[in-house]
Amino acid sequence: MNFSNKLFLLIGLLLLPSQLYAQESTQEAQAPATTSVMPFSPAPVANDAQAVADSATKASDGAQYVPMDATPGFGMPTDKAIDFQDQKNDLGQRAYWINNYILLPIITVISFFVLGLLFWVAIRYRRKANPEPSKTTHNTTIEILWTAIPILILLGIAIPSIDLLAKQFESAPKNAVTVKAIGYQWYWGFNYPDHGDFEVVANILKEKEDVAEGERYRTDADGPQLLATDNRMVVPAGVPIRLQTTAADVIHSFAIPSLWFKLDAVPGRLNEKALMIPEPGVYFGQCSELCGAFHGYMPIAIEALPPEEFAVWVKEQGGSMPTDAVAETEAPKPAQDNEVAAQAG
Ligand SMILES: [Cu+2]
Repeated sequence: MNFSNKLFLLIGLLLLPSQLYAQESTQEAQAPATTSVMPFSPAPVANDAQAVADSATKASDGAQYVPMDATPGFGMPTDKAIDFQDQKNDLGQRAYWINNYILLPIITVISFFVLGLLFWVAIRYRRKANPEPSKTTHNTTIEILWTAIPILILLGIAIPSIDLLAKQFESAPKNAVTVKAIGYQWYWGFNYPDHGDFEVVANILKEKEDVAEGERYRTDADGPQLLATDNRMVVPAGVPIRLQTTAADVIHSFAIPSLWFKLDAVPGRLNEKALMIPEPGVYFGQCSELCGAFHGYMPIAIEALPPEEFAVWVKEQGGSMPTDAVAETEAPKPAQDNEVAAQAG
């Protein structure tokens, strides 16, 4: 077995623990069930099915929007996990791959190498074993090696990571759906400029024991404790999204770990980044910039729907699909032509 084979074997062994945890996730571990009173009060919302039914009847074509149930373990943190959340788009999977197959092995090998050197000098060159220390001050070969090898390692890291960085900031395509997320102390607003410019306000859902009689509280269908919101940022799945962030008061940060997305929301500035959600589902995140007393109580829930269902939701919000506007402006034309034709006839 030559040296490089041994090195690969070592890397493989060192990677084993990370593979075992590959399906787990970390970032925001759920708070213990004892978390009690929410110190501020989002507007009370009726908890009954009536509200859903009422809004459903508004949809003109009979199709109705029903909020999607959160799937346990999907797009959310899981208990006792220490790794990234399962990555749901290409960018996240790419980043996760770089973490597991480039960064982690290099970090591990370097750490053990340095630890080994420390043990070696401490034991082999201790006063008892080495009473007459060498007076050597220079060794050209070693000096070249300890300069050249770190340069090669850094290059090996830089190439894939700069490539990932560039991919992360590729602009959304022209036909992307624009959503503007606005951070407030302490909740989120979602504005839909392409769909009639309406805004949805999303507040954290309190636990059953923390609400007054008749007020809406969180259920497991809404999502995990501290991550579920009364309204969600609803978007079409499989369609590129141009997500813009800004804030009304202080700096917030819009972050969804399972979609590899994090972008600061800064007052007076409009940040923008493309977001891709291939699969329908509910994805959870949190404000990730310390923004005041209740920073921990402004979660984000994204609901990605098949495009037809997204259109139904938009109608129920009083908005319109961009295709509606096109249809309206184009519709009178043939009618006028017909009238002219009728008059001429
Ligand atoms: Cu915030």
